[in-house]
Amino acid sequence: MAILKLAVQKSGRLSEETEDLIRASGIRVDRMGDRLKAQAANFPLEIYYLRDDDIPEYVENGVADLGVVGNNIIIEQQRELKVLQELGFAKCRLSIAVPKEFNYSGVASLNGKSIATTYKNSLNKFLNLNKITANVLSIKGSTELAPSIGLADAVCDLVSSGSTLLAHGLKEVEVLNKSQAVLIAANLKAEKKELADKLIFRLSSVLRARDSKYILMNVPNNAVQKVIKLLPGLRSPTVLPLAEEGWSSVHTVINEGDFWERIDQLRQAGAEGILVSSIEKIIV
Ligand code: PRT
Ligand code: ZN
Repeated sequence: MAILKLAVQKSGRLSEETEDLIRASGIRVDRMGDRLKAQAANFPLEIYYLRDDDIPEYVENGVADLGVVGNNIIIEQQRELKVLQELGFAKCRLSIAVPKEFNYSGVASLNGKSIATTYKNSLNKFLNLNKITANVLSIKGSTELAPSIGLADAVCDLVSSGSTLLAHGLKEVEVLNKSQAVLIAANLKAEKKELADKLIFRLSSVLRARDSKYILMNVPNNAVQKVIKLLPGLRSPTVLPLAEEGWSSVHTVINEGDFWERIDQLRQAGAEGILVSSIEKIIV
């Protein structure tokens, strides 16, 4: 029987959330100690633990069928891989930053400057696109130190909260691209594709649930129509009579993103006793 091989980061920023997502999808993996390979107990899945930079190559040459990496690595390595699913974590952006006293007036300010980065392909592409001639210094790590030690005028690095830049007296001036963890594949044979689809079905039901909240509230009957208009719901909200005459209980699923705004509108429309809870999975 076919077994799906998934390459994930061994240890780093992607590891914990990848593991959580697999677990939340109902797949049990007992990783023994520091082993490089583990097998799932209840799904035909084998997991390889690798350095994130190596994952695209392993997927491209078929050693692994699927991989979880930051999209930034796929862009940087310029590989022809398919993104099967965005996973919603490890969100960051690749940006150019300069010392805060640098008089930056647009991308032309980078002409003739030196820029330190571990993302030289992405940076060169951006500079070419903007017709900027700069000296790109390829370094291995701790990019943010480059300006203060006189190595470069600017840096091009990943940013998430921005606190690393701030701590090193740098300001973000250009965003080259945005990234998050993604599930990648090359060309899958039919039976692997079928397994991959099953895995994606599970992952996406968990991801959808993470973006949503289940809410229920009490609404006077004369306000029910107004409240329903404010609520999307998977199909439409559920309305049940309360034991107390003249009142209904309205249930639905709403998006985490516009949650607070929706709650305010619902209260104004007459909803009371609003209960909110997380959802484990949404199967559509
Ligand atoms: O050992 P291995 O090669 O597997 O790991 P690694 O050290 O190369 O990668 P790792 O674990 O640091 O990052 C893995 C992936 O996480 C990256 O490829 C990105 O897709 C994603 N990611 C998300 C980030 C960040 N956010 C991030 N903030 N990767 C790195 N950073 C670094 C950034 O380089 C900078 O030094 O964090 C610092 C900035 O963070 P803020 O929050 O201060 O802005
Ligand atoms: Zn790496």
